[in-house]
Amino acid sequence: MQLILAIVQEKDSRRLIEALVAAEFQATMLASTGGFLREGNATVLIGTEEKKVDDVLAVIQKCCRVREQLVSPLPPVVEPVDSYISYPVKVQVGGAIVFVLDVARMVKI
Ligand code: 2BA
Repeated sequence: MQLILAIVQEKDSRRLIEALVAAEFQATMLASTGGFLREGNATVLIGTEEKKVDDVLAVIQKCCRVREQLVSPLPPVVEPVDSYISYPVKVQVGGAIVFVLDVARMVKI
């Protein structure tokens, strides 16, 4: 058994869960926060057989889009805040960051 851990944008999370359930995959969604943007995203856990991993990845690819976001960098700690001018920079977020892990054992109690 494999555990797919997908970090997706909040905007895509509902569509992804609906598509996974429609394709008869079991999924759990956790609210999470990106370390860089400090914005809400969603972490979706999907446990499935090894032979179905690519099917899950195809569903994720279909539902999750790449988006660009503007970020204002924080001022450096050493500079006085009033002398610092920050220019927003563009970062590309998503479609999804996916980890596929081996599961030693799954128990339903
Ligand atoms: P965040 O950490 O909020 O990052 C959002 C986007 O900001 C990233 O998109 C990336 O394009 C950019 N970014 C992140 N760190 C950066 C840095 N030090 N300098 C410049 N740009 C930076 P994605 O790569 O698509 O990642 C989306 C979210 O997936 C991340 O949100 C984070 O929650 C998660 N993630 C990405 N890589 C990860 C990893 N190796 N381990 C754990 N979580 C990860």
